[in-house]
Amino acid sequence: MDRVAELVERRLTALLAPATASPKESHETASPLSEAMRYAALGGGKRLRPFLLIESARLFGVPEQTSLYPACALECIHCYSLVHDDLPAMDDDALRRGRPTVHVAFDEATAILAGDSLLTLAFEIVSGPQSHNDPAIRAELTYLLAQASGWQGMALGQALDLAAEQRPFSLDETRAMQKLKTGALFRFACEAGAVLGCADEPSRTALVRYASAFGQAFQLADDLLDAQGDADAMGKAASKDAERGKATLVGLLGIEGAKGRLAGLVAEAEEALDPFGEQAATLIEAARFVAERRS
Ligand code: GRG
Repeated sequence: MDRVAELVERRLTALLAPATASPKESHETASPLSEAMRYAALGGGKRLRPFLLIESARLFGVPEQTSLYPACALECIHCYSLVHDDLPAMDDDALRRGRPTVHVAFDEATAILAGDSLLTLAFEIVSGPQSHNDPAIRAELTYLLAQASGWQGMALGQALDLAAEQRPFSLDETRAMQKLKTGALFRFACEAGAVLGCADEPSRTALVRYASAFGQAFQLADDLLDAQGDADAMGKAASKDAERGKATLVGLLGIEGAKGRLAGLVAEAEEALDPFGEQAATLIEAARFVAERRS
């Protein structure tokens, strides 16, 4: 994971407008926009989604230099979602990745625009000629990324999450919300690996099953960290969910119930990868890692 994170960091650094560009070179006047984009996207984060995409593609023999562009596009979407999620109108957080959030370090308007620009940069990256030499693959990845991010994917999940602050959500409603809010990008990561690898239908289905269990396990671990939380280890505020009356499975199942479900989800993720045998060892490790993570 550290190695992939390093690769992603280097490529994203090259893809984002250089901070040192003079106003003339960057076509900026006195705007901190590109600086805020770099602040949001560089120098932090586990790069978990790019890792899943690159490792899923690797199952089909796709070299990481081929999967790196779509992986960076996905990370741009993730970074945009964090910037907007932290805004006062949403979760109103002052700390992210152990640093002040973008609207605190810059200002609210710049944070909104930096988020918007990371979102559009993602589509520039995934649809551009450097992303893949087969235009059909570029088109399919672009389509899937739009579906995963937008009104029927992550953005809908976020809207449901905000709605859950107004009225109690049932277990099923909470699961459906989380499947979209956090699950949609994990699903894209694994499905994109299958698309890049020109995988057959059963392999693609197996990866989608893995992504679903992985995403739920990730969210449950996040909720447990928040509930039991250590803000220093997480690099963001703890105990926020209960304070805001958020719908979480920890709230609905209790800490012990959530831990039991977490173990079941890791087992489900492992089982989904049975068809790939030994080749899937890294993805299996990743599922165990997210369940046990402390930050
Ligand atoms: C604003 C449209 C829109 C969506 C926001 C994903 C999301 C939706 C909000 C993030 C809120 C949150 C803290 C959710 C819990 C799970 C999560 C996505 C945690 C952050 O992801 P990590 O742990 O972060 O992969 P790093 O910093 O490692 O990249």
